[in-house]
Amino acid sequence: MRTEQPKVIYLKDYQAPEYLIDETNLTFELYEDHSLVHAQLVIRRNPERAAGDSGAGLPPLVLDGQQLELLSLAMDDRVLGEGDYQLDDSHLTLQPVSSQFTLDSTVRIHPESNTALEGLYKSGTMFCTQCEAEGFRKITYYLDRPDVMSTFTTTITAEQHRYPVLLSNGNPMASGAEEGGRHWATWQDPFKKPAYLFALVAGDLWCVEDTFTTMNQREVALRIYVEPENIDKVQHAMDSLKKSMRWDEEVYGREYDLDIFMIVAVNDFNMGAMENKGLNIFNSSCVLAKAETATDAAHQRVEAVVAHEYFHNWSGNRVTCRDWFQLSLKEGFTVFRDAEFSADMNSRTVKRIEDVAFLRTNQFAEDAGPMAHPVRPDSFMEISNFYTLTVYEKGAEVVRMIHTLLGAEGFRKGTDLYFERHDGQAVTCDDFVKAMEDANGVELTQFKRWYSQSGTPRLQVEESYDAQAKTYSLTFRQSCPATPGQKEKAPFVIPLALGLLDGKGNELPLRLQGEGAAQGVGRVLALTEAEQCFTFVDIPERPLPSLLRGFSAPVKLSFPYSRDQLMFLMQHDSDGFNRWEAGQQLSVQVLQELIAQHQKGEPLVLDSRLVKAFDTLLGDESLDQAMVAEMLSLPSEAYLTEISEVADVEAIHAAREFARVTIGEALYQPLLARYRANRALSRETGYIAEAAHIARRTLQNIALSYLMQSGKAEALEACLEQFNDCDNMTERLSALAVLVNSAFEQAKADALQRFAEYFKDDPLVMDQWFSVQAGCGLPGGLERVQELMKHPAFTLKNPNKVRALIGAFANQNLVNFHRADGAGYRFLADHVIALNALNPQIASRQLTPLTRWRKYDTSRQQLMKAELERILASGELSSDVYEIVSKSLA
Ligand code: B3K
Ligand code: ZN
Repeated sequence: MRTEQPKVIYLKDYQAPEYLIDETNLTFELYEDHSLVHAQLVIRRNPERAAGDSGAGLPPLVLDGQQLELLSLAMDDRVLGEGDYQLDDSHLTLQPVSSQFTLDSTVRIHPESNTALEGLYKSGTMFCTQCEAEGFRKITYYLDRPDVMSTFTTTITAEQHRYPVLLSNGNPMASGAEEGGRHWATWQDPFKKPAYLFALVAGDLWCVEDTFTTMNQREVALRIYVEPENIDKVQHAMDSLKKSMRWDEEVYGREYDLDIFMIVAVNDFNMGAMENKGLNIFNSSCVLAKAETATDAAHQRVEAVVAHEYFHNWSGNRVTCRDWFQLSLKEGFTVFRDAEFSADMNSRTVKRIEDVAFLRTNQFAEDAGPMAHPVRPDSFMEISNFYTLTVYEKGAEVVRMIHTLLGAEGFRKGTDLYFERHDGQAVTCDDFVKAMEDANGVELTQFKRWYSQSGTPRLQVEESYDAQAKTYSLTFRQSCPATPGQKEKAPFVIPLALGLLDGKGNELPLRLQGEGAAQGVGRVLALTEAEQCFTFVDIPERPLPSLLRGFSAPVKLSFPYSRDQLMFLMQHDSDGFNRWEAGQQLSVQVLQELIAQHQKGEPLVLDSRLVKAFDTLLGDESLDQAMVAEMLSLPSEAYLTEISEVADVEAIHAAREFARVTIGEALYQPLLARYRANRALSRETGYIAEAAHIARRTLQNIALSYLMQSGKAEALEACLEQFNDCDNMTERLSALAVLVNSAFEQAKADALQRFAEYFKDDPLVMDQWFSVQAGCGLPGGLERVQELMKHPAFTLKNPNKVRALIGAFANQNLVNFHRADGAGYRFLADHVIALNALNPQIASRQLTPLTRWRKYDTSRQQLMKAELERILASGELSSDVYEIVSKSLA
């Protein structure tokens, strides 16, 4: 906890470490009421910092350490007494007498009472660790920074009966029994790594085993450890792991390097998963999946997270970050890698649509709020607050733009050079870009503004057609709004993928003025100026432009499309992403019209063109069902909020609900036909976890949700049939969700009760049960959530539960969270204050909705700010919560 205002740390102050640690030998003695950690560190003066040492003597060694009870300390076998070192609440400082020495320490720690879930802690009966970013300092005194890389040897001793499985990084070396019912195991990791990649697990675990033969014919043992009751939910993660390993060989030429790769699932975990070398630790929600208990979306998340953490073995572990400002070096790159993997394993277009919808709703909001920061931030108070959508998702977009500009082959040359040049090093985002430049003989200096400038660029496009000259010109104007600490922005390099369509919807060949011959249809322009005009020649008729195909840059593009033009693009654009995008823009225009009608107190009238467009989609059986499902999904309330100047919560909710009811009624018959056909197939085939079946179920469930808007008994009957008779969680949870959002009170109560009774022992399923109710936009949402918090399955100590109930309510149930009397805000603030004492990282994450106060009307702004101020005044705040609250109020 904070005793004084946390210090701001600046990238510009970075200095290489004074000392390095070559070898780290750890022994853990795990007990029920404390644990002991013995560390033997082989330390030497960093030669990079040693110039001029002789005169001035050696600098002090300042080790990080928090919440540690120092029991003994020795330097090169000389026992140190109290006068030989200084201790404060975060450092141990001592004076080396030679440039190379061994330091031995023993500390006592208390994993059994560690509710922050950082460092060594207990999840249920099992011991586990989470060290990234700065958790290792809660385990032992150390140079806890990513540019200090060491080999690790770890011995764990524990009671054999309670903790039969003892794991750490690297390869198993030896194990044995000890007297008193205890046993031990030693692990050795030959690859140098920073302490944030250290891991330890001790527990009563079962594992599923498999093997993988690498491209150089080495056999790697694969093990996924879970608590015994979950052993039947591991196969999907194992399949995903093997696919990831093969994909990284094929697409990036990256081979796995140890003899064993392990994943452990734990129930109490602050985020999704952690890429510790050879021993990934996962939130059980990102490992466990079987048809009966996990939805299609959950299966896909498991596949993506398993891949993401595996890919870190190269992009993060073998080549790591020099300092935490460079976090996107590993995260942005690895998110890009996992997105491409998922695109290859499933539908590429659908994956892109989902990612872009997520980015535009959430990252764009971050970029427009008080926490806006560059992909490579230049300062922070608490690094845990910088595991953000900007670092991860926008960071991935930045890597994607490099890929777009260099092409797949050029990009691969760049990554080959990057991995070869920096293997075993801790490097910077500049080093990554430099490898791309050197491998391709290009210059990316201006492009690097994507790393240093925050905010979402706007791109305004104007067209003009000269029928006589047969030329078509597009003028692009880019600008970027001011963000905290950055008033003025210089132009970005914006890769703009585009095509031009003729009146029949065919692509026109593209030749820019001055070019010899057409370069094919569809191409990428690189915009570099604040204002820039491109003229295409030999354009026989006024074309319709398809702009920013595949969302080729994370910008807000505006072009004055008419609704008819959008409908045309929806049908004819050869770029699947842009067909969806045209549909979204049409929906946005129509919804914004409804919002305006609601605000003026006029009757709501839905533009029939949207209904017609949806009707066409439903009637065309040749279309990919996954695409149809995406296109039938209206933009979320959160997205409509993000694109509003001032978000009118009630009008947005009313407009969207009105559109859903109108569509459900107008298209009742075609929706019912689709629903029935797809549900019949589900019954016939049983659950199959393949793309075509996933697509079919997605469309079936969207159709069901529209059908239920009609309030017809026939729709209820279909919904109950699906809920009762299906064989998988995708269908069951969707049916439950639409029931919960319906007015069929009795059916809803029965279904909720039966579901909870049946799944009460499965915490991940109960999370879904909480979420579905927390997200329900019917009146009385806050009271329902408050009631649910008393449910025996709920606890503030488990991050998944907090996210499922409090997080789902504040982020997805906007109309209830933002109720006009501010009770939703008060509720959230109360829990942030409670969580601040228990788990600062989770507390600070839950704050996000309150940081968005500038989006709302003055009355709500006042209420939200008052809650932020109440949190600020509530007592001792963690640096995590303090930073977010103080920046939000600044
Ligand atoms: N690298 C971890 C995130 C750690 C977050 C620490 N607060 C998971 C990942 O991105 O793969
Ligand atoms: Zn990651």
